[in-house]
Order: sequence, then C-alpha cells, then structure tokens
Amino acid sequence: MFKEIFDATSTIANARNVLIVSHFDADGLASAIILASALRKAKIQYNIKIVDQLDDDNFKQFINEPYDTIIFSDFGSLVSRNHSDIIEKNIIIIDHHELPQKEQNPFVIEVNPHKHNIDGGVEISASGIAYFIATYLNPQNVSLAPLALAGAYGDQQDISKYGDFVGLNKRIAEEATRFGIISPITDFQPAAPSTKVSSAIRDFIDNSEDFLESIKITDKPLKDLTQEEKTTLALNVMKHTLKNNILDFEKLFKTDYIINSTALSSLTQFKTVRELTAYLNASGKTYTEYIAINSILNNTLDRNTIDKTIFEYSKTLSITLQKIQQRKPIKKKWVTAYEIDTTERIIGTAITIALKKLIIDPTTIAIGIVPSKYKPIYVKISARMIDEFTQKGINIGKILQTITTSLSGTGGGHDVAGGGLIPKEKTQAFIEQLNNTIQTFLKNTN
Ligand SMILES: [Mn+2]
Repeated sequence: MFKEIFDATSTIANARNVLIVSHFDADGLASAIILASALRKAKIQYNIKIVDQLDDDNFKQFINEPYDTIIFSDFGSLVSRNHSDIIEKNIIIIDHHELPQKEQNPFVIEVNPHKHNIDGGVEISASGIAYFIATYLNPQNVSLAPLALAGAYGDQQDISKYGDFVGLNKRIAEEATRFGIISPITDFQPAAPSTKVSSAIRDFIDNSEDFLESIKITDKPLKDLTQEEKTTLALNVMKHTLKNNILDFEKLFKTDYIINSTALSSLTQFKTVRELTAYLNASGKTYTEYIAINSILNNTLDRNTIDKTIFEYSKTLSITLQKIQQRKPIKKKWVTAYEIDTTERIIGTAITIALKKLIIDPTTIAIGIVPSKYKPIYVKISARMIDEFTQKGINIGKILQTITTSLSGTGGGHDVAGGGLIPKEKTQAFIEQLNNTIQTFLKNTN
C-alpha cells in the first residue's frame, strides 16, 4: 500500500490545482481537512466538495471539472472501475471499503488497504491514508494525526481492549504520542459523553434508575458529572460489574487522546480526539460540514460552535426518534417501515437507535424512508436489523442491492445495515419485495 501512497504523493506534489471530493461522515471530513491542510502548506491550489454518495453520475461530473488532479476520499474504488476511459486527468482514490475481485482501473491510483491484506474495516480509515500521504508530502504534517485518529473513531475502528486502536491506526497514535502531539488517556467512559448516565450504564446494570438513586446521583449526560460524582459512579459500577459479569469490565473504559499541539490550532479546543469526532460527525449530520472544514483549516473554530453543533445534532436526532415513536408504520410480516420527515443524513442513525431501544419491533427488518435532498423525486431508504437475521444467513446489504437495482434505484451495504435510493413511486413495491424476499429466504432455509 505504501507504494501507492508514494505514487499518490508524487502526483499530488506535481499538481497545479486539486479537487478533493469526500464523504460527509467524520472520516470523510477529517480526510478532506488533512489533504487540504497538506496542499495549502505545499502551496497547491485546492477545492473541497462534500457529497452524500459517489455514483456514476456525479463521478462523471467531477472528472469534467477544471482540475488537473482529483482525489476521491472515503469512496470511489468501485465507481472508478466502471470508468476505465479516463486518461486526461490524475485520479486518486483513497478508500478503505472492501472490494469484490475486479480489475482496477489502470488510469487511477487506487489506494485501498484491502488490496494488500490490510483490513480497512478496522486497521486504517480514509483519514489514516490521507495522513500518510500528508506526511510523505511534508513530515511536519505528523501534527495532523488527531484528524487521522478522529476519522478512525468515526468509523468505529477502536476495537482493541479498552477501546484502543489496532494496526496502522495504532502506529499513527504511537507516532503522534512520541512527537507530543497527543497523549493517551484511559478513562471511565461506558458510553459517549452526551449519553445520559442511566442509558450509559444500562448494558452493565439491570435497573439503572434505581441504581443511580441508591448511589445518590441524578440522571444527566455523562459529561456533566462532577469529578466526585464520576468517581462515585465509576467505583459502584465497577463493583457491580466485577460481581456479576467480569467480561464486561473492560467495556467501561475507553482509551482516548488529548490533543496537545497541532498546526491547526483550533483543534486544541477539543478535550479529546473522540470529541473532535463527535463534532465532525454532528457537523455532517446537520449540513454544517463546510463551517467545520473552513473553521478548522483557518483556525477560527470556537468552543461555542462546537457545543452548538453537537447539541443541534442530538436535538435533531431525538426529534426524529419522537417522530418514529408517534408515527404508525407500514407493517408487513418481516418489515416495519417508517416514512419520516427528517433528513437522509439522520435517518440511518435514528433507525439504529429506535431498533436498539425496541421502539421498532426487532423481529422485523426496520426501514426508514425519507425524501432525498441529494436526488429529488427519489427517497432514501435505510435498513437495519438485529444479528439474529444474520445468523439465519440474511445479508441486508446484498438484498437491498438486488431490490433497489430492480426498481431503477441504487443501494447496498453490510450484513446488518444497508441503504439505497429509489424513485418515490416505487416505495410500496420496495416494501412488498423486501418482505417477500425475506419470507422466501426463511422458508427455504427452515
Ligand atoms: Mn471511512
């Protein structure tokens, strides 16, 4: 992979103007900021475009724009392979999604860890690859490491014990720690800082409300606990966990990194790298990603914007959950579908939480349907299911790919989570087909 990273770096170093196209999630945004910062330092002109997805249509549009070099980050491996006619421009793909075996486009530089038996699912994200390119361009760019790790957190790559990194992510973390850019800490962190204590400890303690009352702690977000309350909570939860289920013990703690110093000075306002991830994620989900990108690049991000954005996101999410709760779903034997008035950037997360909180019947596939901003007259479909379906051999990503394609849409995903875009008038047909597909599948396997 480092050979391709080297090729990508030499191409970028000789470019006159570069278009960076990236995804709106935390990894996509962090990788775009890393590349932009490195290009600016190298005095190379650049522009950034953040999109919801990359498909044949916008891929073609982008490669026709007046840039000599285009970098697609956090997607593009597959789309680029459908366009083997590009020769006029330098195209660089930075991606870490798994690939079906298929010839790579000879006209693009495709950096993807999966081609080299490095697991891009957990060992490195798009931001990590962007970071290596940036440090090849200029070793001083090591100071962009907090963004590389923020992207990895965004893609849930903190899979080692106590929520630490593995593989190349770990190497980045160690390197940056040695340079004093970040310092590792492991803290009592049973859930994300904005989670209420009662829900944060629910996985560890059966009756969490009573438990909190017994140790005299009022329910509030984890981050609002005083140091004393946090100690009391930690000691009692640990005592309880050790007594009942020692295996869960390590999940009570999370490794994180304090940001000490970096060229992008507003990053030091974040308490930790995980908080940087939370902000990037919230900015994408609330369509304020360009504010995030520009203010971080220009060192003008202020604490108030960080707090406001994270708050705005959690508010939108809870409003969407309320809507799901109040709305009567379209119910089939194997499908529960909600047509919800929210954004296509929120629906996936909302459906995931609703399913986890049993707001949606977990014996069915949970579907969220929202109007698409990205493609008017289309609706965005989000599908989530519990692991039991996977154990029966159902892969929702693959099923969605088949059904959406047959309905003149696009879609795909992983085993338990998928998404797609279909013409609005095909909504009913989609639900029917999905229900029938699951029905047929389960009948044949029983
Ligand atoms: Mn990613």
